[in-house]
Amino acid sequence: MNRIALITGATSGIGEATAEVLAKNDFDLILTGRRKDRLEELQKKLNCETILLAFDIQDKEATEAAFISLPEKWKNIDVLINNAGLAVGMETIDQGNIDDWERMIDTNIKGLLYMTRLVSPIMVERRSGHIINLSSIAGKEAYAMGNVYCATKHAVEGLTRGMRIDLVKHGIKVSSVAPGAVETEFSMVRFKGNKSKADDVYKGFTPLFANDIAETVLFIVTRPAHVNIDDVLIMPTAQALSRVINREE
Ligand code: 8X3
Repeated sequence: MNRIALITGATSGIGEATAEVLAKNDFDLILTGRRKDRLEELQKKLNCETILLAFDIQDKEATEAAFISLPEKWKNIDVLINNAGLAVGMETIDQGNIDDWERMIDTNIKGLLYMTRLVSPIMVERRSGHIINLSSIAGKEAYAMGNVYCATKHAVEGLTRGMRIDLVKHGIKVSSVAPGAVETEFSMVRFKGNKSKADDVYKGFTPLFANDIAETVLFIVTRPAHVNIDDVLIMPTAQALSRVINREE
C-alpha cells in the first residue's frame, strides 16, 4: 500500500517538484495550494492517487475546513511536507512594508503551525509519521534587507527542533531542509513581478533547481525506520553563504 504525503504549496517550485518525485516512488498525495487550476494541471501529470485541496494556508478556518473535508483514510498522513512559504519585498527594517511582513509571517510560520496542529494529533494516535519543514539558508543566517523573511525561517528552524522534542516519544520523525538559492518563482514573488530583478538573483552561476530539493526530500523519507535526517543544508556549489556567490559563468 502506498504511503500518503501531504504537500503544502504544491502549485509551483519545490512543492510541485516534490509531488512529481514522490508520485513516482510509491506515495499517494494530498496537494494543497491557493491556485486550483495549477493543482489540477499538476494532478494530470501524476501517476498516483491524489486529492486536491485549494485554500489559502494563511486562513486558519479555511485550512481546518480543508483538512476536515478529507475522506477518513486520507487523514492518516504518513508524511507532512510543510513547504508553503514565500518572501515578499526586500527593504531595510525601517522601510519595510507591514503588509508584506504579515504575509510572510502568516504563511511561513502560522500556516505551517495550522497544518501541523491538524495533522500531528493523528500521527501521535497512530504512533507514526514524518514531518518535513522547508527552511532556508535564511533560517541559518541573516542578510541585508532579509530581516523578516530570515526571521520566519529562523522560526521554522526553532519549530523543527521543538516539534522533534515534543514528538520523539510518539515515534514521529521531524526533519528540516534548508536550501540556498533555488531557481523557482521565489524571486518573482519577492520582487513583486519585477522579472529583471528576479533574473539577476540567478545570474552568472548555476543555482539549485526544485528537483534537487525534491530528491533530497525523497532521500529523507526513504530512510529505514530507525534513521532520521534531522537537518539538511543544501547549497549550490557556487554559493558559500546567502550573499557569497561565485558569479563567473
Ligand atoms: C531562499 C534563499 O538566500 O534568498 O530561501 O534567502 S535566500
